[in-house]
Amino acid sequence: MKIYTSKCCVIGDAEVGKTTMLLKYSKNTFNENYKPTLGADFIIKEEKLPNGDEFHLYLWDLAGHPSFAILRQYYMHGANAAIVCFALNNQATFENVEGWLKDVYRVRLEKVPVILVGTKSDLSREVSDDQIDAFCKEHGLVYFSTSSKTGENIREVFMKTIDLIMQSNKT
Ligand SMILES: Nc1nc2c(ncn2[C@@H]2O[C@H](COP(=O)(O)OP(=O)(O)O)[C@@H](O)[C@H]2O)c(=O)[nH]1
Ligand SMILES: [Mg+2]
Repeated sequence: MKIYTSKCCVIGDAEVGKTTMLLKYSKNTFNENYKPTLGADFIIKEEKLPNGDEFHLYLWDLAGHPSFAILRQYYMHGANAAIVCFALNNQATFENVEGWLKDVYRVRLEKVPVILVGTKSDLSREVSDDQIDAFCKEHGLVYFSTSSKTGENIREVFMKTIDLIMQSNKT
């Protein structure tokens, strides 16, 4: 049996639901109350691969507030993948995705897989599928819409992340 370990950063504007998504995935909990992430947090999630090998995913939850920009660069260093989040009910957070991608590329993560996540799909929508489709085509991104409230696509995001990391390691 082999154990793979990889690092993945979760970024995006403050309050889009990054911490909530990580808690839903790792602990299957959901909390309505917003508590800002200070600096950075991380969780380790261990998954069994179909062939019996283990994948240990180190998930870094990076504070979205602009004051943590410098700190984020340190934490993003050496990541094997990035998950960029925006909230489907907040157009401004979608507009800012481009800036988050620039952050990813600035720390020389050009080659790593980037997964785009539209959060809060259970709330009323401001961002259209057409906009998202066009953006993903332009930037070559994999996309999921999720809800940490209903659990929609939460597991899928991380399974896909692991899958893409495994693929990028092979090439
Ligand atoms: N309805 C709904 N609320 C959510 C969802 N995800 C997060 N939230 C709420 O949005 C707020 C911000 O979430 P949080 O995870 O702290 O955002 P972060 O700053 O990106 O880490 C919290 O009040 C959460 O309860 C979701 O999928 N659906
Ligand atoms: Mg947070």
